[in-house]
Amino acid sequence: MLLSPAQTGVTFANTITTNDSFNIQSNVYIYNGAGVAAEDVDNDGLPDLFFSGNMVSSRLYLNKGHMQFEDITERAGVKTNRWCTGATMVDINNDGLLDIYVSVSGPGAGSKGADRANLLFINNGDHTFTEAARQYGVADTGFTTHAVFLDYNGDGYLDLFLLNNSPQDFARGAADLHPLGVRSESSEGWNTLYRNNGNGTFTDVSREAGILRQIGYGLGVVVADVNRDGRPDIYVSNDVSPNDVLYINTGHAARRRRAAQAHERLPHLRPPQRPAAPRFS
Ligand SMILES: [Ca+2]
Ligand SMILES: [Ca+2]
Ligand SMILES: [Ca+2]
Ligand SMILES: [Ca+2]
Repeated sequence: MLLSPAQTGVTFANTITTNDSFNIQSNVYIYNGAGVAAEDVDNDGLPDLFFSGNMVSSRLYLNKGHMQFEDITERAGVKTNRWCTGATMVDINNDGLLDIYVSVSGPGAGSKGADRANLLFINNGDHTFTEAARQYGVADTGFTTHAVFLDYNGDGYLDLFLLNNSPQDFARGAADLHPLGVRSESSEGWNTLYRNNGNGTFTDVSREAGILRQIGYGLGVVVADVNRDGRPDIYVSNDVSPNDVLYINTGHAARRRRAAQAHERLPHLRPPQRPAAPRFS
């Protein structure tokens, strides 16, 4: 049964407003959409709704039961004025209250990095939130489509993988010529892995972990234990080309940690083996 906004109180609409200089021609991902997370932020047993917005503010709706919701965006302190994309709920500080991580991308390849800083709303437990992405070290300024949390190194703390996009490198023709991936010079487009240090801070460990620095039009990411060895792996799906990427977690980080090594430099995640480059005659 389809319920109307008048019945539910959920009036969010991700309205995109175009003009002669900002449209599908200037930004090919303008209609990619935003995100939604449905989890219980106040532990009353009823899932609440957070919608992220591109050109409109994100919105947080409290579930009042009987399919009725209350918009608490303003008093909760989660209003946004950035091009927000993915929404992810996670208890990042282990206090039993779900926090909200908001990915930000654009608008467009010409956007400023500061305007693309991802957001982290820490749940204060009284229906208010405090934005603290910079404090935690996760105010990433890439073109982030979505974010997933996983404990890649098995230390009990959830780490953060960002699915970033490469609009600055956008050239489908070039990418088509190299389906195995084209190295990107624009760090804003590289996918990024942040290690949770367990003390309220995160560190970018992409290089040590072997995360590729390639052009990627990332649209989806999922964490699963693909080879059933107990370690979470990461699958990245890219738009059109280059190919998708499967990162198999080799677990080197966890083994070295058990060996009480203070600093590990071994790759934690292994990108897929590349076949020989195709030859043409
Ligand atoms: Ca709730
Ligand atoms: Ca929390
Ligand atoms: Ca971890
Ligand atoms: Ca695995």
